[in-house]
Amino acid sequence: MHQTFDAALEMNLLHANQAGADHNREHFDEWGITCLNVMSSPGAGKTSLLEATLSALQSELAIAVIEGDMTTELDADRLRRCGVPVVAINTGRSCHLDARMVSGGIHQLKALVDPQTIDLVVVENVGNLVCPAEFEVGEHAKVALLSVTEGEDKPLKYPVMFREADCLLITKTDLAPYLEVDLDRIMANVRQINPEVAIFPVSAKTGEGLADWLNWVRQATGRSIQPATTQPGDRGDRVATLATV
Ligand SMILES: Nc1nc2c(ncn2[C@@H]2O[C@H](COP(=O)(O)OP(=O)(O)OP(=O)(O)O)[C@@H](O)[C@H]2O)c(=O)[nH]1
Ligand SMILES: [Mg+2]
Ligand SMILES: [Zn+2]
Ligand SMILES: [Zn+2]
Repeated sequence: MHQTFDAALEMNLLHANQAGADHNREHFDEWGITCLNVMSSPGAGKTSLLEATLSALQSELAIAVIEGDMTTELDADRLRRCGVPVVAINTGRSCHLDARMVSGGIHQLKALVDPQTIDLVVVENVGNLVCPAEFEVGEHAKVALLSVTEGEDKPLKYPVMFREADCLLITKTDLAPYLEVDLDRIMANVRQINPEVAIFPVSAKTGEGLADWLNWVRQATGRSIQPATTQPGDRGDRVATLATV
């Protein structure tokens, strides 16, 4: 009985969250913004990846960040130093962002910048390998990170995030030579859970593998072919392209 009650409660919660996520998504689509939800366990390298991504793509894309952390603005401050608009959301006791919190973030972002001028909003979720993947925030795609130090078995033990991901980065590959870790086994375990996901081994420290990830981001924003000739008014096409990423 207890289990049935909990399941019903969770369904209601996720259902209500989905309505909020749909609302956020309408805002993003209306403004021609592509939104990526970046998720991983604590310390897998989300902020480091975003620092590298912002410095590489800032000249061709207008990027803003919604930064989710339980208590501090440490990550928000790191990304502000990259020179982009950043909204910090403190989730308090919640170990994930939900659609309502991101809605608050979107409305704060509007106070910082005209959303019509933004191409890409990156949401850095709270470090947690489990529930962020269950709470849609209105994103067009989910990006999951798994660092080489976490163990090859994690996709099998924590399948939800890996099943939901549209793109999976295996991070900190510069450390692989110092560990007993088999990258091929990590990839095989990820494929077992999600055969379709795009997988990119990367090191934010050395830059290894980042080019393929950056191209995936360009593609996600509908700017994969010739970024320099993309029409500024071409919003609808961009969203349509993303659906196929
Ligand atoms: N060697 C190495 N270290 C890295 C790399 N990327 C991140 N790190 C280190 O890993 C630690 C955590 O990195 P963050 O980018 O803060 O990770 P995060 O996922 O944003 O962490 P939370 O937001 O707290 O969940 C830091 O000490 C980084 O310097 C990498 O590619 N190689
Ligand atoms: Mg971080
Ligand atoms: Zn609204
Ligand atoms: Zn949670």
